[in-house]
Amino acid sequence: MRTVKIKGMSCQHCVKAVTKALEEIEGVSEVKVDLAKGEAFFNEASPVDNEVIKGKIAKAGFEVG
Ligand SMILES: [Cu+2]
Repeated sequence: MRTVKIKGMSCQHCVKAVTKALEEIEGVSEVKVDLAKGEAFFNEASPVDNEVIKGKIAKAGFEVG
């Protein structure tokens, strides 16, 4: 399971948006987002490029880091 730090989440709507953004990436499954920690967790069928994750998260209005 991979862990990614997400900046800018403040409520359950943010959690949903981040979850959806990550689920859209091919090979990503079982996305869980911890709002309090500002972290997302997910399984990946094969390693997903960090830039792909950053791009998807940015498109949803958040920042990886
Ligand atoms: Cu929100």
